[in-house]
Amino acid sequence: MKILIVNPNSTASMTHKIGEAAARVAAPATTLRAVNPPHAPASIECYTEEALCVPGLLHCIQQGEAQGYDGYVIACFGDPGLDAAREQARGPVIGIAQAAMHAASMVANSFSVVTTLERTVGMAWHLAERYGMRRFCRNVRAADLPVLDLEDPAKNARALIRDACLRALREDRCESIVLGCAGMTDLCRSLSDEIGAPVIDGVAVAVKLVESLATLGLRTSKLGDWATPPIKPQPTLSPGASC
Ligand code: 5HY
Repeated sequence: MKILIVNPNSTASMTHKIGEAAARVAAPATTLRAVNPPHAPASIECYTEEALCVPGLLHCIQQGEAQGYDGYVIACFGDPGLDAAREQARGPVIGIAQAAMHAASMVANSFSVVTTLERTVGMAWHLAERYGMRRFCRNVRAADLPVLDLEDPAKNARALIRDACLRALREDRCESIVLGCAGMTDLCRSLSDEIGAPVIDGVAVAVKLVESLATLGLRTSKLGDWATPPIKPQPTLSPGASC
């Protein structure tokens, strides 16, 4: 089985970290490849950057289709471009936020999301609403750190995330934690051990979900919303052209 993991931002060190975390949980028969578009925001922390990352993401999915990949993971907590990616792909396409929230709801009766910046809190609430997870989601908390601080050992990212997790357990009375950024994927196991509660990393869950769905022969339905788009010339984005 071949799974393509797309980090929609352009930070190669995060792509590598995501690929390593995925490889730790993948089945022996699964071949993984983690990629990112060359031209995308270095990190995705707002709606504008979410929109800007989608063309590159879709190009990765189209290349994956040409190379015969069985399924895809969108490794960004906003699940950017998920619907469009599902139009492009035959196999399953799993966003890490949807994966993590559903997994959390099956090991605990409630979860809080611990994400990066305050400005992404509303985006996570919108996803919980979209996925029917509001009844499980006690709170969305920002650890108040930029995404790229997760890539800088000189920053105390882990401590900020751990403290936000502990506050969530104490104040939200939640029973599990969902990590709100793909860049936190390497912290999951140690945080769970340290705080004494399930901590869910959407990257790992999404990999196993793609394996499970593909093994069951479940592919993205083409009967409705995610039918293959009609073939017609699409405009290329030309930054130089004036509107
Ligand atoms: C992510 N941004 O997982 C999201 C996290 C966020 O560049 N990768 C990013 O804060 O929305």
